[in-house]
Amino acid sequence: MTNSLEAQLLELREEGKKAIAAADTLERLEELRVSYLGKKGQLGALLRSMGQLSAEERPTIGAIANTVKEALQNSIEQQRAVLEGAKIQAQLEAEALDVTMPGTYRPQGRIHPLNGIIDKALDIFVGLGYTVAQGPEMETDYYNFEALNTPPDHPARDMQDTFYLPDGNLLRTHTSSVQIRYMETEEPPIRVIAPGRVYRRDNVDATHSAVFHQIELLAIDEELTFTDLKGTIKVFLEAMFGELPIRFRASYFPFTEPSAEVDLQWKGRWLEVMGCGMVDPNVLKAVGYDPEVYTGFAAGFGVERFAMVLHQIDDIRRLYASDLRFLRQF
Ligand code: 2U9
Repeated sequence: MTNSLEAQLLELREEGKKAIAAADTLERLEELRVSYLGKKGQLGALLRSMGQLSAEERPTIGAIANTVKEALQNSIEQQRAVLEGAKIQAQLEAEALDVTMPGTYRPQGRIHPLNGIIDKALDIFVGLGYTVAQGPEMETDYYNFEALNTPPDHPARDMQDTFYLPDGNLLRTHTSSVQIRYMETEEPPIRVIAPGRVYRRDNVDATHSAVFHQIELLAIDEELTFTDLKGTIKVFLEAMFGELPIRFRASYFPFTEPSAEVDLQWKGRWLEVMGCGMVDPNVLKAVGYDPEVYTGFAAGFGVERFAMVLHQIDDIRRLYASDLRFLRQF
């Protein structure tokens, strides 16, 4: 009896160890653990038959049964470690990245010459403490003309010069309307710059486009003078074009008084590059600022004109044609 039970236990151990070592998945391993060591497993069945043993035999066989149990548990743990390691290894291999593989080539884009001018001008004015403002391209007569001291009989208001929409609104002819809206919601001191598209009913040729880009600046404060305007424009034009001679010529705009045009000496010739002036008191009144307390200066320039001068572009239409042979030069 002793021998036969001992032999059965040892046989179970050998057979179990072999089966466990051959298990190729964690699921299979768990099946084997249940089959050998589970409550209704094979080792349990043998132990239950120990009841037939004599009192002397029982401790010996019990000790052997314990070593069999430990041996099978050890085999299972070992095999589990092997299978888990293999599983992680397989996952690592499946997810492996070859970081030395060459990347996908993507052709690099460039900044459009108009955006290049806008970016540079905004950088300069932001550096001087200005805030960038935007507004609608479709405007009312009030924001485009009336608030800007432009009387009903002014030529700019003519059907020939402005795009009117059927509902009586219009396409803004300058970004000054943005600054009126800005002044309505903010209080002085004001330093604001308004870049954007504007529309004029011009016949298109080498120097005219019905849609172009403008940048306008506006400063309102106590005690601002024409000298502040000149200094600001000088700093800006030097940053944009380099240290070149500039001059101010008297001019007229409805929204500034006095007004001036700014010329730049470029390649030996005087070029008109900007308009400017002290904000007309009527414009300050229109937004509810007291012209006895506040003064201000304003200036504006065309982005296309700056781009054409700086890059020696002979026809404004090249800036809108999206011809890559042209655009790749910048
Ligand atoms: C407010 C008050 C006054 C903006 C100004 C000019 C002079 C000017 C032109 C240059 C070439 C437009 O692109 S262009 O055709 N601009 O000459 N612009 S003063 O004056 C303002 C703006 C806003 C409230």
